[in-house]
Amino acid sequence: DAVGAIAGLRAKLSPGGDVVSPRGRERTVAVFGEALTPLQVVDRILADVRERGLDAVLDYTARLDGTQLDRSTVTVSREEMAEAYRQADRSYLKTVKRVRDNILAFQSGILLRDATMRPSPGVELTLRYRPMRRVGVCVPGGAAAYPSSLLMTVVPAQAAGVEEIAVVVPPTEFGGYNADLLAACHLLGVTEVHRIGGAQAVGALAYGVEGIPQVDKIVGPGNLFVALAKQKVYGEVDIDSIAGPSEVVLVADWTAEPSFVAADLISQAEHSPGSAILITWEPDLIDRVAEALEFQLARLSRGDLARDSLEQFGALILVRDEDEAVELINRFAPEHLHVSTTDAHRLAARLTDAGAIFLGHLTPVAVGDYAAGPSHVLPTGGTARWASGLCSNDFLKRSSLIHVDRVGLERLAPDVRLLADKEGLTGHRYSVDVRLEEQDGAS
Ligand code: HSO
Ligand code: ZN
Repeated sequence: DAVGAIAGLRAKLSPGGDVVSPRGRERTVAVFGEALTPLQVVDRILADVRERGLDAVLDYTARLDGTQLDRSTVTVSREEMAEAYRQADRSYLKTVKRVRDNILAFQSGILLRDATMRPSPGVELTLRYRPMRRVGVCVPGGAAAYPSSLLMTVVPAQAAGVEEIAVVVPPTEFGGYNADLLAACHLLGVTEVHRIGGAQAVGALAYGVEGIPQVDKIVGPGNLFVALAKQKVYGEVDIDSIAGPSEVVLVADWTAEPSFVAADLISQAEHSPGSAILITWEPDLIDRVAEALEFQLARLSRGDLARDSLEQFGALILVRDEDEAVELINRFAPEHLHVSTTDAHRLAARLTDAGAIFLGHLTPVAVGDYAAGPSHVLPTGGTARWASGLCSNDFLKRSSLIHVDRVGLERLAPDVRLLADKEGLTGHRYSVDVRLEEQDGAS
């Protein structure tokens, strides 16, 4: 039973299962001196932020993050950002700028354009796109600093033309007090950075609090509490998809270089937790990759962390043939899919469910994580079945524009009349009739 097998595989091999599955939500945590589910914790925080505003945000920042902030320190000042930029390593700034340019080029190139058509005489229809005005970006700051995640969220929003971007980042040495991160904000032209994280940051952005006006959309990765809070405030504001821990599936044939394959598996496993799965129909390759993994894990600084992840959320899977690989991958719907085969483009055409697909032996996932252009904020936990990676178009909203002149109105009138009669909505019908009765009316 392939479906059951995949569900089992997902549960066992995906650390992201915790974020989106009931399993992670039901586990209780002791936060307010009582055992509460993460969802109950998030509910409480959001309700309190809605009611008490910034005071509640500052209270939770003190209680949960252990940092006492006030109105003057919670928001990073322009001088602090400019100073971080001045102090930053020049080569780091050059890299941030180059990567920004790569992301901007791709994200601007894919931007949807207004579409107009005239399906019949006198009828003009347009689908118009406009950027959202104000967006909130969550940047993680728990275990390490991630300037790349700042780039991969802020730059797509800028490419779409979003005017105001508010960055929230936990008040940690890897977050709101990280000089490299603040320097990157300055370089990107981000002027609003708040040292808040967790559900309280999501609440602040969703409802608006003193000094942090309400946003239209909240994007960016975060821990379980951030993810649950984002799900809760959806409807009040828009959100991107819920990104859990990293995953990679690698499909390889005999042309794959075992040391490359092993390096790619480790590169996502080292996110710790991170899931890494090899799928191949070459029994030899499995043995040679296992050997290469041992060799590399013993030498990399994060080898032990990656080994733990591989033991829990890793697998080397031998399938019958390419067809079986395709079926397995499409059902698994991985965040990253690396196709390491002779003709990667040909195989990729059959692979329909993946957040990002890396083609060929010379395209490691790290190239997409850091530098290529598409965002590394991607759907995890099997949600690539229906969700997609973040991109500039996610910061647009659509309006339909409809214009008819007298000829167009006359053409559509009979159908409007008939349907209005069926629905008993005489006012709708009259709004058409009144115009057609008046022969010299404006068009
Ligand atoms: N692979 C991560 C993104 C990342 N990698 C950030 C390095 N830094 C999730 O797609
Ligand atoms: Zn990564």
